Amino acid sequence: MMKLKFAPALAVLFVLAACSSEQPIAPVPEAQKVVPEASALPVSETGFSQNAEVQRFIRQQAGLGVMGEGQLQQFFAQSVYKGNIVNIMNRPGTSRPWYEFRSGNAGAGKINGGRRFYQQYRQVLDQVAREYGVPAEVLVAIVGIETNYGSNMGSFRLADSLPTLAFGYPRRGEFFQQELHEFLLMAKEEGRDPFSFIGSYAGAMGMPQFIPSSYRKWAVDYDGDGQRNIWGSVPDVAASVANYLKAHGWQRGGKVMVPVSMVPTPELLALIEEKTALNKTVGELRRMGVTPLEEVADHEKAVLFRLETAPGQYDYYIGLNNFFAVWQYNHSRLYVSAVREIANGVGGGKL
Ligand SMILES: [Ca+2]
Repeated sequence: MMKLKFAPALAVLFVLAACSSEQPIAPVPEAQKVVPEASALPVSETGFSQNAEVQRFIRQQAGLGVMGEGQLQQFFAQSVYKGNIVNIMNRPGTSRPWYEFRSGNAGAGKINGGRRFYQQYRQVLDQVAREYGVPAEVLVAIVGIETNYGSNMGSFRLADSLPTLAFGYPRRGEFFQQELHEFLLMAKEEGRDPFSFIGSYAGAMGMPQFIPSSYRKWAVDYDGDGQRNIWGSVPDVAASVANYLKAHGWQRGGKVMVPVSMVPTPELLALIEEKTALNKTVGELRRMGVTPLEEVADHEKAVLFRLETAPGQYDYYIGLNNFFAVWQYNHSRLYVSAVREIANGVGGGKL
């Protein structure tokens, strides 16, 4: 603390020493005292406070009433640029086949962990499931795939990771600036120090890995202690995930996906390659040669896809409404299939 107290005095001495002793020192205009000199160089070189884009962001956020300009300057002065996060983001993505993705994300260990988690929190999970209409095993599966039931929630301060991505990763700068905006509002609304929030390198928080915009919209204080604690309260976590899925169209009692038999014609393979959306009805798919292997109504909307079960071997499926609801959580067919695999392993059902 003493060190901090003396630092400004030392800085003044340094400024005095750096100036020519013959010239009187001009008073520093108020604006320059508050706003550090801004540079167009990247934040990796300037740090946040000296970066022109950051200063623009500060003025904009202050104008929106998110925080006072002084508070924002202080926030960025304390925020630490994390070059390793940018390195992680720049790693080339690998698209793994289902048989690898499944063993990594929905194997026996994950399913057994899910059974234990369900056992431990059964009462509240069942209560949330009844209330929101989303099966408990789906809530368990999402927490399992996201953070291995809360054991791997990330260790980055969001106050470092989000500014790093917002201003040091131009490819998605706009997205992360928006999330940073949401994050600052969230810290204010929750009455918490922004530097107290911990999450993944990409700004996802807590057991369900909500990004700030999702937290603000969908997180729920289910245990009623006045805080939406998605880091430590399983009731809050369960209700937050259920709330998210319900809001994204989950229908009580509906299936996730149904296996089909089909001959992979060029027409059907082209359909599989389309962007994930419920773009056909089951009836339309039947007329194209797709035969569901379980009962499903013709009017239901569906997306046709396949999973590679061994090199060059595929199982074909239609994803239904609830497939698409889980896909909203993470835009990956493999992810949704893994959630369903864990859920079926935990719940013994056929989702
Ligand atoms: Ca709570």
